[in-house]
Amino acid sequence: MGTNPSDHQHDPLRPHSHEPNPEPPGGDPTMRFEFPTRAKTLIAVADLLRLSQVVLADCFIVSTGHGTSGPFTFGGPTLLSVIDAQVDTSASWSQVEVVSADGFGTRIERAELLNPTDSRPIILACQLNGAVLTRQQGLVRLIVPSEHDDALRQVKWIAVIRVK
Ligand SMILES: Nc1nc2c(c(=O)[nH]1)N[C@H]1C(S)=C(S)[C@@H](COP(=O)(O)O)O[C@H]1N2
Ligand SMILES: [Mo]
Repeated sequence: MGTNPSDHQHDPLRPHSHEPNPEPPGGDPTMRFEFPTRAKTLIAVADLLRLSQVVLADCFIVSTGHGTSGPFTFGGPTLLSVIDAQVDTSASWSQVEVVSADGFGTRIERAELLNPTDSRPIILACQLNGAVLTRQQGLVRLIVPSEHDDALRQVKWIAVIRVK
């Protein structure tokens, strides 16, 4: 663990610097979905918009370095519904890694998706206040309503969803 930016390249799931990346990573917002027993698939924003949209009002992004921003109303499918659309419901898996294009990530236990600690579900936000998220705002962004401390689970620019 450390604050060296190169740590991100080694393991995006290790603790991060609390400094948010000021500049979004480049281009293509298409995400890669990985499951051990089958070929990788791609998920686009349009695919997320086709799933049932959950709207979470009064979300705050709490930054240790930059104060709190919000309230925001984020919208998008639950992460669980995205996984269920890809993987047979009888498939066995226990956790999912969500990793960004700039090497930032978090790991979520299946139990957290089934029973969120906050009673509000974890979503893959593709909308903010009713409009599609811009690249500056994170494009596709993980919203973990139970995390109120340092935004380290609020992953922007999601590039890989890796179910294990
Ligand atoms: N991909 C990615 N997501 C990230 C970060 C980052 O650097 N890269 N920084 C995190 C941190 S530390 C904070 S405080 C918030 C900042 O979100 P905001 O830019 O919407 O305020 O994003 C979180 N998600
Ligand atoms: Mo942060």
